[in-house]
Amino acid sequence: MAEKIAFDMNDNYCEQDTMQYIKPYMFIKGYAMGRRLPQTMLALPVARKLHDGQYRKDGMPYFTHPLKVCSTLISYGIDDDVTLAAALLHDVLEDCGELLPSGGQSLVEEYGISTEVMETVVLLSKHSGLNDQELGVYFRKIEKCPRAALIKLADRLHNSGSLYTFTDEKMAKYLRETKLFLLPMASYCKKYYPQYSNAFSILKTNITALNSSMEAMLERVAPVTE
Ligand SMILES: [Mn+2]
Repeated sequence: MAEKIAFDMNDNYCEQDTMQYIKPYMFIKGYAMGRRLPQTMLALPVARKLHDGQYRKDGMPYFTHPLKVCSTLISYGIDDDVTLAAALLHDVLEDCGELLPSGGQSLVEEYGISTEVMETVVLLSKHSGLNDQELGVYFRKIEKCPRAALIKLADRLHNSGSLYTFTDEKMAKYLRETKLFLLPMASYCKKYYPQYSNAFSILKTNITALNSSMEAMLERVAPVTE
């Protein structure tokens, strides 16, 4: 493990980018050390390395996003190592494919990520351009796995908070998908996973609130029909 995390702070990263995420990074690292969460400790430098040089639409380093998803879950009381590590890595298969030639297996073989974490990340990864039926299948698989569902909802919460960077059309599509799939999934999980019902409740409430404000914003262009 020591060897695997040796690149933690040693690699040559852009200082300006690092300054944008050093605080949440150190917060999660401190928490993972305190709670003895080895996969989360490992996932931090791995996700940082894999997302290096990628940026969000708002110009922030991409890595700020998985950090936010992970720290949100921590703030909602989630302290499970697999969930937090998978939160940090949830986008690497979709966005860093060229660095992971054997897909999820690369995470296990090259970086020492556990099979359980890798499988959660695989479950969350999807191809773009799925139709409603395919999306239904994707979300049903996720709701059977409370860890993946927590990550998917925390991901949606953060993305919903930056929907203003989307075009109106993309925003409307995203809101529709949230209503059709994400909010029902949150209700299902709240009911069937009582140990996480608090986290699922907060996620659902916050996503719903953000959704309504975005809908209000879209109404300036055209009435929302659904
Ligand atoms: Mn994401």
